[in-house]
Amino acid sequence: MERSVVLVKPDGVQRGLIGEIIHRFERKGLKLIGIKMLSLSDAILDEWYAHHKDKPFFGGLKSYMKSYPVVAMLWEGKDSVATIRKMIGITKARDAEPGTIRGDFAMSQQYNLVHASESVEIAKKEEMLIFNKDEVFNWDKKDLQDVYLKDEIGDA
Ligand code: 3AN
Repeated sequence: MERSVVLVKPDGVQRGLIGEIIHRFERKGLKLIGIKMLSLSDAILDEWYAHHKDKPFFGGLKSYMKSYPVVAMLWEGKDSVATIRKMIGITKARDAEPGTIRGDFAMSQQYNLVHASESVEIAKKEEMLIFNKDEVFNWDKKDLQDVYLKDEIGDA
């Protein structure tokens, strides 16, 4: 099934929202297959935000992402990339829909608590940047047949 990388960013860690953010994805029915706290390096951030490297906010974005540790998670589920993007809300948090993580807990365009992979391809790249093979767990989640129809679990 599809995988998506989520980061609780430094502002989310500072504001004590790690548990809240995990809780939302757990309750949704997604499966957590990797989680760790780490400090992001320049090398990772240069790859991670390569598409922003010419933006005026790039320097500030990097310093912010390095300011405190982040909590990285790997979530698995049917169409999880699009589902999780919906659940986090749009970048400018004060305009994000209520009910989304950013819409419920944040106000800023930069301090928007959470990152989630933008596409399946980017998710694969982000997974490689953060997780070693032995940090990803292919465990048997017993309630999958209550979360999905059989047919939905069958295809990727
Ligand atoms: P998203 O995280 O919603 O996919 P991106 O990929 O456009 O947003 O931006 C990555 C991160 O860069 C955002 N989460 C935010 O922290 C920061 N960012 C984006 N746009 C701005 C901006 N105009 N000013 C400051 N920071 C920004």
